[in-house]
Amino acid sequence: MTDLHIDGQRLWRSLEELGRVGAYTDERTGLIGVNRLALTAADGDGRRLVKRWFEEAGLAVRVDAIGNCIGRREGRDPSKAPVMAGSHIDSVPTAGRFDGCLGVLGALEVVRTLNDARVATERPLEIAFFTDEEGCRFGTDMLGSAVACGRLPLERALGLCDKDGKRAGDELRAIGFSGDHPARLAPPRAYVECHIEQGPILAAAGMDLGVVTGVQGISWWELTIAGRAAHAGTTPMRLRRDPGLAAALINVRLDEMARSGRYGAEMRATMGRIDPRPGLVNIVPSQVVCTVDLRNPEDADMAAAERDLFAYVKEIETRLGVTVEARQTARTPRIRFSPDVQAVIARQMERAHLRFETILSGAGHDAQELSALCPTAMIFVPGEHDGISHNPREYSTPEACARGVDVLLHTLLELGAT
Ligand code: HGY
Ligand code: MN
Ligand code: MN
Repeated sequence: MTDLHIDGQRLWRSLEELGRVGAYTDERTGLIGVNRLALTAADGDGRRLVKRWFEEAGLAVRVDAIGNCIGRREGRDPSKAPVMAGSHIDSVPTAGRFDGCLGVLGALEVVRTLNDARVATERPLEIAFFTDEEGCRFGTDMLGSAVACGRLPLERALGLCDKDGKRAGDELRAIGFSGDHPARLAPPRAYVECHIEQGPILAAAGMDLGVVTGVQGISWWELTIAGRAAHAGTTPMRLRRDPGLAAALINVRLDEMARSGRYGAEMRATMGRIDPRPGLVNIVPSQVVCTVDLRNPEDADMAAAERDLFAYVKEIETRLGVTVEARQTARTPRIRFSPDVQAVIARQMERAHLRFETILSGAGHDAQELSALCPTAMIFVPGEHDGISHNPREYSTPEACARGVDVLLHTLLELGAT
């Protein structure tokens, strides 16, 4: 079946059509971005479109209690555990068209290709989009796949609230994707996810694709820093208890920690959200809510960095007379993917005479949750513009996307053959 190939143009058309759902014009750059924040109306529109495509491809589609949507293509032996592929179609508010979508629409393109060629697989094939992989609305990432694979209890996930106090469970019902199928997934035979790299490494090395060895550790915190509101004009600096200053000093510390090398050369730290209240020009804030995103490939270094951060936070509390309440919102260790599945992927890349190298993922993915359930690995597709992502400039070429999905096709065929 080596001469079987996916239809790259059909894949590209699907990426473009889904990319129009939740599209917006970035007023600063004029670029067209995508905003399909998890469980919003736009996410619901995108879900309905892709679910219809699953049904039109002849799949038996189920929606589970956390809104994961899974399409099943029967195999010759329905009793065997399926081979699975998928990703997510929810996006950050300033996204491009590829993050997550390539893995879902790539898996759909595999099904469409097998249907056109009337190819039957020994094992069933299941393709999926998982709920709220991004995590930036309800505060913890891989929400749907974490419930499906047992890391997060369903009720806890449904009870999470966004910054306006809206509950994930209510929002899921509001978009019509609160399914009645149990959320816990029976272990597949294997799971393979095709995803854009979202970084500069593969393109800089002149690679066509990457074989992903695992995912680095992730630690998210929400800090609520309480000070005292005061008049900006009349309050001398020595009398202030300024949470805005505290947040700024903590941010500078994060940057210093990440650049220092004390926690390894790959340590990354980001303060993505800084919300002053009341947030007005002539009032020293009473409170600042800010977030911390730490990434590290080594769990010991991550733990040491967290100790450093919170020792510094204590120092700032004393120095500035503020209080800091820290709430951990996400924590996943360094994940190592299956060497066997990586070997299948590499074999398919060699067969296709592609240039590839192994790579550790800087970003979190649904695959890291599935790896707790079954042998799992990923295929990375390089991006243009240094692989920029979570930005409307995100772009991979039609050729690169087609190469990645063609390897996905042959990887799934090999894994699904016995
Ligand atoms: O944050 C991440 O790594 C992923 O994009 N959710
Ligand atoms: Mn993603
Ligand atoms: Mn993302």
